[in-house]
Amino acid sequence: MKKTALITGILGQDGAYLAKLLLEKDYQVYGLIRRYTNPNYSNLDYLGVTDDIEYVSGDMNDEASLMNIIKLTTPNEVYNLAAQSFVGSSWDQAKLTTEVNSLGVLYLLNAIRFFSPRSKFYQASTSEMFGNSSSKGIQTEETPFHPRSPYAISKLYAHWMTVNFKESYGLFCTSGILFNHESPIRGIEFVTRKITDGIARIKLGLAKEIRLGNIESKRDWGFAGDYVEAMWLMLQQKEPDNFLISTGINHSIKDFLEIAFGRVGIKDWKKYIKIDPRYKRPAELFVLQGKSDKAHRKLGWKPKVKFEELVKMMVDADIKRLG
Ligand code: NAP
Ligand code: F7E
Repeated sequence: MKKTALITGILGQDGAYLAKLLLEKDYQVYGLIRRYTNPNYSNLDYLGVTDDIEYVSGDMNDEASLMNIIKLTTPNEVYNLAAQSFVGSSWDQAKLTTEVNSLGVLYLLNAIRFFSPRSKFYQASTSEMFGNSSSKGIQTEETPFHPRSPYAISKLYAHWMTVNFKESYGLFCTSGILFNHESPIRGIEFVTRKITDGIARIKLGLAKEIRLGNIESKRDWGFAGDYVEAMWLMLQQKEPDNFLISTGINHSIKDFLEIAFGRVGIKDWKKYIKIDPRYKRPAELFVLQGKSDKAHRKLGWKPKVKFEELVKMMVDADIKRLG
């Protein structure tokens, strides 16, 4: 019998990489998608897995649809990747962000509790929950949380609800605290992809500049393909636990710009960048850098793709796509 997994957020970056990984491991993959007149399968198409997934229709805001899906599929594993995941928009759409990212998770956990209590559950938690709180600038599983955006607050609710369902009902609930991870199918509004897409446009004569906000921020950027392996490993453990997943190295947006522009032979990248206050946030996270020793030790997980390789991969993919 094939193992079965339900992925929410399957049309997003991580959903697509995780679906590919699970299909390679011979899982039957169910993908929850919202109702659209024209759904966008481009990420799954990019990885060549669109036709191998069984789609189920539902919405994180619709409790009954989640109950129905869990009852019908009773999957061995549930990966909850669905979210309003863009921090910048979460100030403008705080209620929606909370409904999807917080209450949606409560609905899904209840559906599992009532209709499939043996399903193992993965919650997509985030380094954003730490805010600027860290000891010596490096975060671990023990670092206190201090969320600084409606997105981070909504995720912290879901994080603790996941812990609470484990402690209250004995369900196999895990939470992966993942740091930023990127790829050629990263959403276009996130800073890395905005830059690589912008560079491809500049190189091809389709644009003259890239408008950015705070380019002093530092992030611990890894490759999404590596990070979905950690998600899967978390659900293969005997006991549920939470893990921090990161590369352990941070870089500034300026570093990213230098390497990315360098890839297309442009050294004086500053002349293509315009600082635009519209892209600055009401509250910023200045530095994120995670220590994932626990994941190395207990899961045997380590990131494979290095920062430079990731940046070049993204630039090359955007040049190819637009060219
Ligand atoms: P993403 O590309 O933005 O994908 C999110 C997915 O959630 C989209 O496919 C979206 O569906 C779906 N979704 C949104 N609202 C929904 C709703 N009401 N009902 C059902 N589905 C809904 O995000 P990602 O980068 O793959 O990240 C995956 C998860 O990890 C997210 O929960 C994110 O918050 C979390 N996370 C990401 C990172 C990172 O660096 N990437 C780091 C830490 C945590 P549509 O396609 O229909 O819009
Ligand atoms: O911003 C700065 C911005 O939007 C990174 C999500 O996956 O990772 C992601 O959240 C930094 C911030 O990612 C622009 O102010 C400057 O300091 O790429 P981002 P994020 O906010 O770190 C975490 C772990 C998640 O959980 C989230 O779901 O870049 N920045 N100028 C800009 N950011 C954007 N988007 N656009 C700019 O023009």
